[in-house]
Amino acid sequence: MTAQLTAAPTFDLAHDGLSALRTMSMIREFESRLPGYSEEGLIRGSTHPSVGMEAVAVGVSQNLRPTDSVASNHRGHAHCLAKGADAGRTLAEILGRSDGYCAGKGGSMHIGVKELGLLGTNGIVGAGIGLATGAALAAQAQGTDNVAVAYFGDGASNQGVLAEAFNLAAIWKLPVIFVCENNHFAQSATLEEMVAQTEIRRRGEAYGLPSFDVDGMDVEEVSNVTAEAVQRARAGEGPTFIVADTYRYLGHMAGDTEIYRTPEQVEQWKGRDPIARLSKKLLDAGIVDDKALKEMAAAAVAAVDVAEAFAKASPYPDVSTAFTQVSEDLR
Ligand SMILES: Cc1ncc(C[n+]2csc(CCOP(=O)(O)OP(=O)(O)O)c2C)c(N)n1
Ligand SMILES: [Mg+2]
Repeated sequence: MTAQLTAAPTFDLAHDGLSALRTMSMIREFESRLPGYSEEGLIRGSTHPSVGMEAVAVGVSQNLRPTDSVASNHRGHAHCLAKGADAGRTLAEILGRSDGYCAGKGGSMHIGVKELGLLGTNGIVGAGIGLATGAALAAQAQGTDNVAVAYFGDGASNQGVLAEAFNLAAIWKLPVIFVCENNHFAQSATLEEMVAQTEIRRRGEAYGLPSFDVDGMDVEEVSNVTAEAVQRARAGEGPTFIVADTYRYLGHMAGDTEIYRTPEQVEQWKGRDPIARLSKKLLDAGIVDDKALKEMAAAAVAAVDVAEAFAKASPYPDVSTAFTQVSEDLR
């Protein structure tokens, strides 16, 4: 059984709801443009959009400080943007331009921003689980109350590192929050094809972690559960496992033929859309009207227009820098 919240919910619809809607709308616009950039030949290599999954990154990040660490995965732009990364510099990195966070040398799957606690998006499935656990150990050893978050997918939850990280985090009471974005697929494999026990939450329970199932299409629910997990972690009470039920509307990456799912299934999930649901909640509560919603949607488009212009205007890294800014001198 999913654990129950012990503290009162912290999400304030008027304040947190509005800010979540702004951020989710911007991320939706940002991510929706990526397949177009791939078609234009502006993105070298693969990139993985998270359209539909915005509520997870935003609900989690609302509870984090810049000094908290985040270890992301291959589908990680939303994790970065929600934690405060600038959309222009993030896109510049994805397009391989010199104004990107890693000087254009990392690309979509290597976006790290030290001052924001972003340990990096990561192309090695499951790797962030160990990195966040290490960051949590460092935070504990240094006597801070910083926490670390690992985002990973349902597919990544089958990597062996999960077992080791869960066990160490539990016995050492590390301030780490493990966030599994269960979007029901690992590339083309369904969760049911990958595991006999599809209740991923149970893996956390087996290692003694308070473990929650949350509706990953509901930013309020994600935020409230994360708030409690962060509070426990800052108080030295150890790790938490959160499994967010979610869905990606677009293919695994550009060019995915999506033969493993039906258009009807995608439409069904769009009926739970996190942006539409939050908009309705805000309308019903009288916090916004239709005009305000339209203005917010337009602001998201304008923000990404600015980011796109910035990124496209940024030059590619000069060939003379090929062997600089690669590792040591970035620290
Ligand atoms: C260690 C490793 N194994 C396999 C891959 C190839 N691969 C890239 S993404 C992916 C699927 C990951 O699924 P999941 O963790 O559920 O994340 P999602 O793509 O659904 O967000 C796989 C198998 C990889 N990048 N790294
Ligand atoms: Mg998945």
